[in-house]
Amino acid sequence: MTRLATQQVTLALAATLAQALALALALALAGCAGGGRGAVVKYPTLDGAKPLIIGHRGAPGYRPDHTLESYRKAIELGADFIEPDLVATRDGVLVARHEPNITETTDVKSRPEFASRKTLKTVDGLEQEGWFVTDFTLAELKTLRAIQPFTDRNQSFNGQFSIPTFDEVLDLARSESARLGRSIGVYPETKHPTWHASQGLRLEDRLLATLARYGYTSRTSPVILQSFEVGNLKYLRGKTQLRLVQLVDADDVNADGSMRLDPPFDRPYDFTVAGDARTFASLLTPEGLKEIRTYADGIGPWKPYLVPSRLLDANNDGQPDDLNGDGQIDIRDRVLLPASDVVKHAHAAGLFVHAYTFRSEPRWLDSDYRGDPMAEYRLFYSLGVDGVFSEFADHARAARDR
Ligand SMILES: [Ca+2]
Repeated sequence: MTRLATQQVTLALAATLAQALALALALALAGCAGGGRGAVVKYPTLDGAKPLIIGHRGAPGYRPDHTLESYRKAIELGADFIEPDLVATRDGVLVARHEPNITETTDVKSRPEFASRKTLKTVDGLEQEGWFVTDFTLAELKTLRAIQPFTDRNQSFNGQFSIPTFDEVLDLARSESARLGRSIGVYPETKHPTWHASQGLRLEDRLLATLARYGYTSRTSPVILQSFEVGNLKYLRGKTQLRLVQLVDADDVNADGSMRLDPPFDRPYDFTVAGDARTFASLLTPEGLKEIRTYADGIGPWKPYLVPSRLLDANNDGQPDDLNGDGQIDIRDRVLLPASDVVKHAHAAGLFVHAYTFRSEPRWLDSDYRGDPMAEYRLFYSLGVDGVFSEFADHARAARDR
């Protein structure tokens, strides 16, 4: 990397951090101007309200993901919403799992009675081996127990908690809202809707029927629906007033900070099936955002779309620099680039922005944050994000409210 380029990166970085500092100052002044007590702090969000803390998969930093215990922990730690990913059982019941493939998130592979269920399936163009929810009835699934899939997280709860149905998640949110006297929202994601339909297990009508039983049908209901696909969100828009969110993914981030868009992760899978050439990145252009506004209320972009980061190559040897000298190249060796205009353009289009995924372990943090997850939250709040999908709701909340 040339010295000029290094200077540019340094300046850009300073600009990004200066934005965060300016916001902190503005918030402090807002507090003073209001005379302290009762002062209303305005956030740079779409509606000026505090950003939402969304308990991504519950609180998987502390409990195995997508269990009632994980959701309960997220609520205890201050989450405004809990976030179940929804997949369907063989008998058509919506349950909470990150993927149809449950090999790594349950103890299924240690269950001799289900050994013969191990199989190959192609999900969104990728062949996977393992055990799949769609091959189990709810009664069978209820005999399994959850496992913490991140080996660097607490393993002591493995084998204790069962897989909850969507009804059980809604019941928990409702009872905890009443107990705590604050609204706990539910933020379900329809997982692989095109694939589920191909299995004869369409998710959308099941989802809406369940929500209608709880009276959740309007814009003001404590429910937000999300999907990476477009077709199912448009279908849902035609059937419900509930808030909808277009998730925006990518394959990876390139060394220079640009987004890597390799098939099949380059676009919503229903676009791939339909031969639609638009990519995830094209959804985030001003034109793409206006189109999203015709069927959704917000976007859920992967964080690097908002704040990219790049690897350095100071001696120009074609090899990325191991900034922290630990012998491997990963996120910790990346330096932040200036924030993109995605939040600004989304807000201009009338869309709120909920960014994912915030994880507190140092291995998930760019070098600029120096291992401090609070620094990352503060930067994103300063950009005006309206919510964060966090696996450590306590950290997200502390950074917001402190
Ligand atoms: Ca390193």
